[in-house]
Amino acid sequence: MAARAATGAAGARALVRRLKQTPPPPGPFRPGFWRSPIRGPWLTSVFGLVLLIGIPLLFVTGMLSYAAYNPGLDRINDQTPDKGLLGFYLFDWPTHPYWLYRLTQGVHVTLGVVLVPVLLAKLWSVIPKLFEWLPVRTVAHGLERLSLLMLVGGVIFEFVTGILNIQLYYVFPGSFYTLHFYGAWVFIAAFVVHVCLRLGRMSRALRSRGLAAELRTDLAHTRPEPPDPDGLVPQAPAPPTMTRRGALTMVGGGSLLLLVVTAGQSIGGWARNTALLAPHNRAPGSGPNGFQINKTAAAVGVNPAHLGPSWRLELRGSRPPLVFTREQLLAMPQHAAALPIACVEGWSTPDQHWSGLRLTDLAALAGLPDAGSVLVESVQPPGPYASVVLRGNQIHDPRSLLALHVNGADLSIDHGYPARIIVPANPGVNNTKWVHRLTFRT
Ligand SMILES: Nc1nc2c(c(=O)[nH]1)N[C@H]1C(S)=C(S)[C@@H](COP(=O)(O)O)O[C@H]1N2
Ligand SMILES: [Mo]
Repeated sequence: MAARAATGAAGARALVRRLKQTPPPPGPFRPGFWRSPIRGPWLTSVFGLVLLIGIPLLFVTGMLSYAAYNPGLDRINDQTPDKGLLGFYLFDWPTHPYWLYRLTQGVHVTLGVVLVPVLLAKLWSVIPKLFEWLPVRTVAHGLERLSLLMLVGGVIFEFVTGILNIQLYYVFPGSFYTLHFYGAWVFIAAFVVHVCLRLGRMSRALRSRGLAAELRTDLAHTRPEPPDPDGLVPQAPAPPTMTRRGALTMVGGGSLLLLVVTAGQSIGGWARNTALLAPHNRAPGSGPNGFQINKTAAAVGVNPAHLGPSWRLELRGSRPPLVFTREQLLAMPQHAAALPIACVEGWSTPDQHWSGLRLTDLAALAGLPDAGSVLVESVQPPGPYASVVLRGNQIHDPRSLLALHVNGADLSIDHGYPARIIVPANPGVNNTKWVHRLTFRT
């Protein structure tokens, strides 16, 4: 037995030795294949530094985005109920400041888009590493390669799923939220390992050349960096066709362009006209209901007959259910609040002037003035976004409304007529439209 294992191990060692002696296959695995004279640790580290700042911000705003749904409150709010320990950080999402989600989600989406050129440039700059030969040499080397696979695979997966989602291409095999959430954890784990392993090398590389001097260097004076142990600097550099300044300008300009064509959707006003990449940039119409609509009533299968004179609001709590017509609701004291709609897709509206009934007053009417949560149900056929559970702090904020009016007019059908939820700092998706039942709970 032992003898056979020993010969087996010796055989494996001999095989590895032989493999190490075989030359790499032709093409990208050959060191001579990659010839850009500006590729090297300094350029890689400049892009790396930008990502080192940007990615943690993307991760944190992404995790906040998940917390904002109050997934721990009720299963119907939760897109990833099997997350286990990954939900350790969840907290009660606040209602102050009222623009909180508009900011965090606007930053998440805009930053994600703006970092795309930097990410592509970073991947380009390290591409010889991805074609290392042999792919796996030792166990330690194998583990390092696996972490790189998780890093590169993870980052591409997160950017692709995120961008498809904001462009409204729902092509995912499964829920976008689940994929993007689990993908984020896989990626961030690999990112932390990568940063720990490379931070020293990165800061040395950054100190090896001055940015200001590099920005003054023209093509005639563009030289390769000294050879590096990672093999980023080409062994047989081609003559330069672009300066490092040119590469940085191209990437920075690309990011700036993406910023201009994206950020407008989260800023609103005239800036929305520059948001060419944003699907919800399309003219929202004019008048009091002239602001962005996510899904129209028709698009989600709301039956218009359920929104007419037969519509009732049902209030449940500690008493037998109460039922109100819209006229009866309008005869009750009305309250106003100026609040935005801010969607997970990154777009948001400026503050709109809503009026209607305070959720806290409705809780009292239902016999539960200290209600700890409320199940909101719409007339929409059961499915995603047809219902939601809101938390006590959201019910009792005086700006939280069951809105009947917006900007002085009746809600339009597509903005949720006869009644919709509007709660400060709430993700758009939890501001349910076409509400017909509120069930308050202790
Ligand atoms: N019943 C119901 N309410 C809903 C939705 C929905 O699909 N069904 N979409 C939500 C989403 S994702 C957003 S961003 C907001 C958008 O509100 P608006 O269309 O009035 O701007 O409504 C929310 N309310
Ligand atoms: Mo949304």
